[in-house]
Amino acid sequence: MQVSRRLLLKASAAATVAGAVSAPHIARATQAEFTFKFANNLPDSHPSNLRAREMAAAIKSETGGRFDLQIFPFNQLGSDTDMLSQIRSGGVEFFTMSGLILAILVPAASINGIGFAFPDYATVWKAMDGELGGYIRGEIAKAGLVVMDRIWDNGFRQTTSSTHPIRTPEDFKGFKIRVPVSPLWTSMFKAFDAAPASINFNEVYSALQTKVVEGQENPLALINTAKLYEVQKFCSMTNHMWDGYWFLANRRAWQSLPDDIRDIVARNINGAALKQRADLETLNVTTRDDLAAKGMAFNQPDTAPFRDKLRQAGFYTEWKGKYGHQAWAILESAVGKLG
Ligand code: X2X
Repeated sequence: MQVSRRLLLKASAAATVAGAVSAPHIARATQAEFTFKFANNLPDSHPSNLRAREMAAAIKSETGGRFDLQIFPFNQLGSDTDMLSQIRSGGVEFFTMSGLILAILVPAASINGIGFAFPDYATVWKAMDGELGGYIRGEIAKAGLVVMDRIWDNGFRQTTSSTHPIRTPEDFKGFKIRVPVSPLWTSMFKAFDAAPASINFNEVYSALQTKVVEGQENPLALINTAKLYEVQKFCSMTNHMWDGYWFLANRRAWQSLPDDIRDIVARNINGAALKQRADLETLNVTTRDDLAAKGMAFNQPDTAPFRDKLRQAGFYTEWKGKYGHQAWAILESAVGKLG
């Protein structure tokens, strides 16, 4: 078995060299035994895609060319909503999705996005690599998807606007803000008396440009790499929620892999997550100067009145009811008492 595989590999390597002249595409296609598509919503220059390309190269070399990971960044294969159905059907094999959006399918997956729950990254990783993350992954598995152990970072989210900075909760009143397609986001901005509009990320730039909405909220690294500074003037450091990407796999596709390949792929994906986290943690700080140089006006609001506003609106009580006591207790054991 091993010998014949080695012979086969040799044969296909020879075919590649010979074929490189006449038919490079066919030659390349015959190299890998497994070709998986990885779709995501992030720009090509975002650290997630830089680390993903590095990881794809490592997987290819460690599997001796048997596994080929093809990356489709920036919604090339459709909106988040489209890609969620593709990962379920097997149209794509891998997809990174914000847990807060995945909540459409797995309600528990938005729990880490509860407003002002996390004070800092140290608390985030302890929780997401610990009991809270384990609980969420269990719920994702119950929904029939495979999820890798390490969540990738998106970041602490900040609020941008073309009309006015957000200094106090009152500034959110009537504010036309784009939010991802997810009940938690809509609920939170309604609690602020804003006017949230659910829009997939691939339509955000044009929604801002045409002033369908005044503002949006995202981590600094993404505001920069998606060039949202071109259509937004103010950036308020509201730090209102932490958001991360679960690395999801289609179950049938994942189970079709031999154990040795599956181990190499999982190890590399989880390893890349740790590097991507480090990249973003730095970038979400240093990007502020970069964006200021590109013309964005920054302000740092006191977040205590925002939290009070959510509390008064009954936001925490409502979501505690939705997630249930067990999940809420796990969250509070990581971040302290909420609400
Ligand atoms: O849609 C967004 O704003 C994004 C890219 O941050 C998410 O995937 C949640």
